[in-house]
Amino acid sequence: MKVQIGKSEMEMDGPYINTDLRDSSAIASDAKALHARMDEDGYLLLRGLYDRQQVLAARGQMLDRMGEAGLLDPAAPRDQAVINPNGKWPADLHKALTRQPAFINLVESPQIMGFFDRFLSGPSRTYDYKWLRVVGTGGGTGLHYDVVYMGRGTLKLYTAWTPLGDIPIELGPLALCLGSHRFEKIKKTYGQMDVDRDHIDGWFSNDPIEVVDKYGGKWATTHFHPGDVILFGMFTMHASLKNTTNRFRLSSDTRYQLASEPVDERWIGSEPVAHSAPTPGVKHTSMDEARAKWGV
Ligand SMILES: O=C(O)CCC(=O)C(=O)O
Repeated sequence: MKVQIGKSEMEMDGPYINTDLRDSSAIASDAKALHARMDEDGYLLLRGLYDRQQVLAARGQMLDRMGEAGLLDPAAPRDQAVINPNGKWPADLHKALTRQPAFINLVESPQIMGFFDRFLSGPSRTYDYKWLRVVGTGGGTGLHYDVVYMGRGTLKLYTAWTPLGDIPIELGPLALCLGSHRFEKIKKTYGQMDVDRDHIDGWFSNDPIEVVDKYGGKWATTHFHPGDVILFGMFTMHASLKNTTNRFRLSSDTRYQLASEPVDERWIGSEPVAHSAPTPGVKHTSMDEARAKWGV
């Protein structure tokens, strides 16, 4: 089976990508073992951490709103999230979906907050801003470290990528570059950037093959099921596969840290300021230019 990330097509289970993500559910209540695993692997895949029914309720509420807005094919069962090719997103719908009660109850549930309380050995908090991905045919995300988008608070901040439904390979799940949390030269250059302060592109590359050929590692993904979550730190390179179906891929990525540590203020409050718009007159640097300068 061929899959695509960014501009590169790759053979699944070939030299660049496979589905060998390690399931850490068996050690989910052992904080010490989880930290050792996170240090070693750069991520934690926890199958069935959330209540499956709660995930499906969050999905259902979103699909109801999307259906009402005419974004779904009315001839297909709602739960399949088949795209209406003539659908137009109402201006505020995406934000409204991120505030749906069933979704908030999920990503702030005792399952995930309790997990982080134990993992971080103290009361945890989550960022108010919730990143929701509703990805259509051909969509996908380029290669990046999260630190360039949310690195103004503690660097002990974790992303939880949550499938909101069943996400087989063809629907375009998350993929991680295994070993990328140890790409020291990239961490010391690209990993020191802040997209708003430095007026720079966020994606390190659109070419997963180039990264493996130059730095090693290997891309890995999996078929995600409702209830699963994958956690990773600010310096694990990730992207998502191209959605090759006629259905929307629904997932969220939300952030967690110790409540006592500094936060990135851009993502806090009832109306988080989020990213700043480009400043007129300030030069924007492309990632190609920056990488040439850094020699990475
Ligand atoms: O879901 C995606 O396409 C991208 C997710 C992502 O970049 C993240 O979880 O930080």
